[in-house]
Amino acid sequence: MIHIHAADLFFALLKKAGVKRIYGIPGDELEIFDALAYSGIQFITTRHEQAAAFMAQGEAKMSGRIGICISTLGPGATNLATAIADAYQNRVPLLALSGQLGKEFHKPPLAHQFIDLEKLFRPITKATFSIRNADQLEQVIQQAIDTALMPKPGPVHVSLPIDVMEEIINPARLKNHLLLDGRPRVKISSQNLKQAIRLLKTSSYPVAFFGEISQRFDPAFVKALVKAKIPVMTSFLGKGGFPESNDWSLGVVSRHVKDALASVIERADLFLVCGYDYIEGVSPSIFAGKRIINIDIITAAADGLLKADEEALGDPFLLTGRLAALINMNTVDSDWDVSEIIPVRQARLRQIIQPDSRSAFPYNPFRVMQILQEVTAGNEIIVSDVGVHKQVIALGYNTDRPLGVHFSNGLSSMGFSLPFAAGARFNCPPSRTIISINGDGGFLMNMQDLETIRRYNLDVKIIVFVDNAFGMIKANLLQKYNRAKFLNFDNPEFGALARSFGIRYLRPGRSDADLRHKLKLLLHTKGPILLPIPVKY
Ligand SMILES: Cc1ncc(C[n+]2csc(CCOP(=O)(O)OP(=O)(O)O)c2C)c(N)n1
Ligand SMILES: [Mg+2]
Repeated sequence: MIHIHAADLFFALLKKAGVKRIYGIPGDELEIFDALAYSGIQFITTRHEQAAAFMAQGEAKMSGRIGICISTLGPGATNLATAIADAYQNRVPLLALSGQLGKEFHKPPLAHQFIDLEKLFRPITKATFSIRNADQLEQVIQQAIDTALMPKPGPVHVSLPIDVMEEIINPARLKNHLLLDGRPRVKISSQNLKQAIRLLKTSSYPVAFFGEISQRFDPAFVKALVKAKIPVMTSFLGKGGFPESNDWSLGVVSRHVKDALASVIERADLFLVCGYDYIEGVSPSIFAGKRIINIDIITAAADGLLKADEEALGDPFLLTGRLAALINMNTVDSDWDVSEIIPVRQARLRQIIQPDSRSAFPYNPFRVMQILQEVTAGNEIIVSDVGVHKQVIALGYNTDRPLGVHFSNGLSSMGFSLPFAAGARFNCPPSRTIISINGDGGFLMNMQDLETIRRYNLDVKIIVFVDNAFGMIKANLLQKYNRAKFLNFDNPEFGALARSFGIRYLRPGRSDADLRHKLKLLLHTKGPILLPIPVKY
């Protein structure tokens, strides 16, 4: 009879359930990593555990499945932590796994590399588990997966103690099944939908707010809103849920930017709030004094921030499909005129692109995004890092596609973009161009995974906005105190850096014409490529 260990069963069940790849770095839990290596699941060896968890986020977002990352105990697990906390605040479903010492070491005196991983991950995950004996394996893992996927989605951490994973088990358990999508469906209430539409009909100046769930809306809902003349603003995580080149798009609401959007918010008499999430930093006060229809997966009462007059809950795609039909059937029609909405977007753009900086060098970052917009075809996936450039991408670049632009906008963790883009790349057809846009601060936080990108020849276009500074903190300090210190730094020679990783490199010029040319080259060169762009914020 063949002997199988709990570790073999574990990965065999994940494989059978449809898991395609796991990102991470192995450790001395040899049983676990040997079982993984020969499980048939692709193991993407990264150069930092943080990058592995960001890659798993990229995979989860683009594939709609749960992302999986794995680390060793102790230092590997602490390295995972930032990106796990980031997934927690970005609402991305992950299964984060770490090896662990056997049970005999879980008590004092403190053993080599031992950290209580359940405690470490508790505040930054939806739940933490440890598999205490091999009999529990299927049940614990199923519970972990279900918890991660349940709204609001997020990461779950599971410790895999080596003594448990080495247990010899009955091979008949290979016949068991894990479900990768065991989430319960919320039943949609027709009554609530009808009441919501009734209220919407009484509004003269309704405005819609799209949060992260809008990435999974039925396109018919977007069409219905346009027909009903309802302008739409999105959060960062909702960017692309409504096509931004549409005349009824108000663009992204930023908690940092007070601008022309205020006039629309003031005139609104009702907000159709579709997936508001406090974690994004938009104050619920923007809805104050308005009637509210809440569209979401879980009730607004869960956190008590929105006082909804009406509420309809359910799976985002199904719910918005039903809403679209009702909006059309009831010929909802607002009193807004599109001539009131278009100038708002134009005014917002004028606020951020000063006409006199159009051909400046170092480049005006908004101008860079404008030129990028001109040379892209519309099928790009842009992944932003965190800094001034994040605001620039949110406000200065339009996407018409759900999941067309990605941000970390919960934890807002620098170093997010490059590995997230790599994880997204594994899950997108080659026809989609993936562009990772970084500040020079954040880029150097995870650039070690350029090696992973090279090793898998991942076609990721990499832009770095070079201002030789932690630009956002500098800008904020200058604004508040009119002075700023200790925020400038030097950069490596980017050409030499790219070469040393075996990645192509484009040398930036000084004119708009050159920038346009380089951006075109960037888009049309196959394989990973780096373009640093000197900018002045
Ligand atoms: C991991 C992490 N450390 C620190 C911060 C705080 N922070 C936010 S923006 C920023 C500056 C980012 O600099 P850079 O990447 O060069 O982007 P820029 O603002 O210059 O566009 C810092 C330090 C953060 N969000 N995440
Ligand atoms: Mg910078």
